[in-house]
Amino acid sequence: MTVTPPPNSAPSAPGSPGDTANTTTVMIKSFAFAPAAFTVAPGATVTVVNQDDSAHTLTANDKAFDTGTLAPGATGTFTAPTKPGTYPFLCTPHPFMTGTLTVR
Ligand SMILES: [Cu+2]
Repeated sequence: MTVTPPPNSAPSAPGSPGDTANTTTVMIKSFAFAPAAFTVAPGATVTVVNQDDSAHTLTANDKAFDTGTLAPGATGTFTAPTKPGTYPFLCTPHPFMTGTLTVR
C-alpha cells in the first residue's frame, strides 16, 4: 500500500513572532541592506531585491552564500546555510555595506 508522505512544511501560525522563516526578502536601497540583520530557518530561500541605481551583491564574508552581481532593479536568490549560526555578509563592490544573517 502506498503511503503519501506528509508535506515537508509544518503548519505555522502566520504572524507568530517566534517563527524562523523558510523564505524571506531583503531589500537593497541607498547602499544599505534592509533589514541588515535577519533570521531564517536552515536552508531557507532568501530573495534579494536591488532597488538602487548601482549594482550590488549580498555575499557572505566566508562565501557561504552569494547572490552574485545584482544589476539595478534586479532580484536574486540564495540558499541560507543549513548549519545554525551567525553569518556576516557584505556587498562585494561596497564592503561598507554589511549585515548579518542568523540561521536557527
Ligand atoms: Cu553594493
